[in-house]
Amino acid sequence: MRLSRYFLPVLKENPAEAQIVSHRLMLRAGMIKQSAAGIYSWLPLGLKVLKNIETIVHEEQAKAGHLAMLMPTIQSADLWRESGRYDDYGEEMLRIKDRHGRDMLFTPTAEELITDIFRGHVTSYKDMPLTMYQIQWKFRDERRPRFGVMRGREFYMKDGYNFDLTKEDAMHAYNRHLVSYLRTYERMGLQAIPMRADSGPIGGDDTHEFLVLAETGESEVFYDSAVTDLTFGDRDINYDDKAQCQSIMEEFTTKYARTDETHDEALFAEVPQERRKVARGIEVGQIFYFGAKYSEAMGATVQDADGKQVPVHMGSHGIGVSRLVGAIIEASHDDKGIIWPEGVTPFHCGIVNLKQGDAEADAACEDLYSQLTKAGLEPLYDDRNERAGGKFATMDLIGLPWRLTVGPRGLKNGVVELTCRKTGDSEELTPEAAIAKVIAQYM
Ligand code: P5A
Repeated sequence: MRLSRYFLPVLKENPAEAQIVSHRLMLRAGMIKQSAAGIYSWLPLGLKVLKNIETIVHEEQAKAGHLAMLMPTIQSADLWRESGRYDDYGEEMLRIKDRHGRDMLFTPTAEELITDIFRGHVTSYKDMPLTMYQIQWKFRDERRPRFGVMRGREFYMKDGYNFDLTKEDAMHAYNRHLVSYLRTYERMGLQAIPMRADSGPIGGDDTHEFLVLAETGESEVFYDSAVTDLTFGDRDINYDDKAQCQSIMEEFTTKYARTDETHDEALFAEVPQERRKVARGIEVGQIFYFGAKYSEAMGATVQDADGKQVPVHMGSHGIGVSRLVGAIIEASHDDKGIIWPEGVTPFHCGIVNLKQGDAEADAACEDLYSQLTKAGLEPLYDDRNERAGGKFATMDLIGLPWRLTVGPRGLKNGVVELTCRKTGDSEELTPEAAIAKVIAQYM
C-alpha cells in the first residue's frame, strides 16, 4: 500500500476524551472513530488489525476441531423467554420492537440461539460431541462504556458453544478451549493468564477468565507470580487426547490466580509471600461449563446409548476480539506509539523515502516495494512529499515492526537502513540483504 493513496487520518494532538494509552493511540493512529458512546467505526488500519486477530482465532479454533458458523445479531425475544434470561439480563440488553410490535433484541451473547439450532437438528448421542462458534458483533448497553474498544457497547466477540453427552466429555471441551486459548493469545504476542472467576449472567460454577496484566486493566487480580513463568510455546498438542488437554489445563490453573470476585484471602496466604501479587488485568476471554442450564430449560435432549432422553451438557467460550486490539497496545507500546507484535501487524514493514522525487531514491523504494510484495508481504510505502521527521513520527506511531529507510546518501554507498521498531536498533544493509532479513521475520 502506498501511503499517498491510503486513508490514515493521524492526529497530532492527544484526544482529550481518551484516558488510557491504547484508546489514545488507536485514535491518534487513525484506527477507529467513535460514532456514539461505546460504538466505533473501524477505519482501514484498525480493520486490518481486527481481521488479523480474527484470522488467528479462526486458525486456532480449526486446529481444535471447532466448526465456524454465523448467527444473526438481531434475535427474537421468545427464545430468551424460554431460558428465563429475557427478564434476568436487565438493562444491558438492547431491546428492539419490529414493525409488527414483536419483541426483538440485539444479541449480547448467543447461548439460546445455538441451543435452538441444536435441538432442531440433533436427536442422538451419535451426533456428538459438537462444538460450533462464530465471530460476530455483540451489543451490551454497558452502564459505563469507556477506554475505547476495551469496554464498548458494540464489540466483536468470538463465541463458541459445546454440546456433549456427559459431564466428562464437556470437561474435555472445557480443557480443549483453555489450551486453544493459550495458543491463540500467545500467537498475538500476549501472555493471558487463566484465572478462576465468577460466571455472572452466563451461569455455571466452572469458569476461567483470561487476563492480560496491565495497570489500566479493569479487573483486580490476585496471583502467584509463578504463573507468569508458564508459556505454551511450540509444544505439540493433540486436541482429541483428553489426558493431555487435562494435564495442560492443570499445569496452567493449579497455582493461585483469581479475580476479585472469587478471591480467597486464606488460600492466597498459602502462597509464599514473595510470590503473592495483587495487580490489574484486562479480561480478554472467558470459558464456562454450565451443564444443563440451557438444555433443560429449552428441551435440548438427545437419546443416549440406552435409548433414554437426556439433556445435553453445555459450555460456552468467548474471546474479546475487538478488546484484544486495545489489550495488545496496552501491552506493547512506548512513548512514540504502538509496537505491533509480528503476528497481528497491519503491514509487515514500512518503507520511508527520505527524498521523494529523487529518481534514484524513488526507484530503489519501488524496487523494495515490489520485491516484498512478490514475497507475499504487505509493505506500507510512505511516498508522500513530506519531511523525513514527519514520516518517521507516523511510522513510529502506527507501530510497524520493521522500517526500511531509503535516501540518496545511503544509496551512494549501496545501502538502505533497516530499523526494528521494538528495539530501535538500525543497521545498514544492501537492499537485497534488508529484504531477506524482513522476509525471514515472517517465515
Ligand atoms: C462466552 C461466549 C460470554 O458472553 N457467552 C458466549 C459467553 N462471555 S463474556 O465473558 O461475557 O464475554 C466474552 C468476552 O467478550 C469480551 N467483552 C467485551 N469486549 C469489549 N467490550 C465489552 N463491553 C465486552 N464485554 C465482554 C471480553 O473479552 C470477554 O471475556
